[in-house]
Amino acid sequence: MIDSLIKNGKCLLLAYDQGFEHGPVDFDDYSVDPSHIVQLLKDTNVFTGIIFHEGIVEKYYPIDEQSVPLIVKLNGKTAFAKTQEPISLQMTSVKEAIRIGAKAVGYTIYTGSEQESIMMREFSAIEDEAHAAGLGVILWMYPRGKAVRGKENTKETLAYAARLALELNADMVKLPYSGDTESFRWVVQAAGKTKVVVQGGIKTTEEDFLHEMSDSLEAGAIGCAVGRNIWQAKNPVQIAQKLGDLVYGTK
Ligand code: FBP
Repeated sequence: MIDSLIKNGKCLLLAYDQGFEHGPVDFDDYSVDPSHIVQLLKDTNVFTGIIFHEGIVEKYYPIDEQSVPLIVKLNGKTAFAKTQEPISLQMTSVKEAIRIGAKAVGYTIYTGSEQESIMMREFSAIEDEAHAAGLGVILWMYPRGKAVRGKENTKETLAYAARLALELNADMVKLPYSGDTESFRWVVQAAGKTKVVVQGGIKTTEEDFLHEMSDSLEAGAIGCAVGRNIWQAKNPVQIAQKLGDLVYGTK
């Protein structure tokens, strides 16, 4: 159920699938060790969900009653796969995600890629199976490929991606930010009852990061799904708390 990832109408997901997508290039001595990320979840108590691939869950994240709800990322591609028209295919089954304790599953579609229909069809079957089993379903909608080159983060492209997430029956869609509240408001509207969370993106200054997150919340996103701006920070606990205050409106 997607509701288990939402607290007081808000959602704050910690993403740690970058080791797959980018390789260890994003990591330092601290962030390379998944047990530090598990500890960060315990030390902060602000995250409503954690995004891992299957291997990290099996080896570092035994689920118990106290665990932050788990989202298992089902597909992925590596940084070696530099095709002009990207594709990311399923590696982990819904059954396996359930077995290791997932409350929701995640899947990336590169909208605009010539390969998008393959991902949409694969996602569609996943969505049916996951919903039938009572899991939440989250789509990462990332415009990529020559049809959208140079306009990946425009209002029109992102609104289309958001709408597709609704049409495909995702409970939640994770999107890059369009850059301003007015355009992102339209993106959120296009997603209808599919809830929008904004992607964190590459590491930037704390001020810029929090500013962008705040603007996307103002535009109607229910929260964010972030990785690098948290665990690449000098003090990950502190920035996570600040982000929590922002998302839950406690400060
Ligand atoms: P970040 O907050 O670190 O950007 O994480 C969000 C995320 O969607 C991850 O889940 C994923 O691994 C990564 O971004 C993909 O980044 P990209 O495809 O832009 O290289």
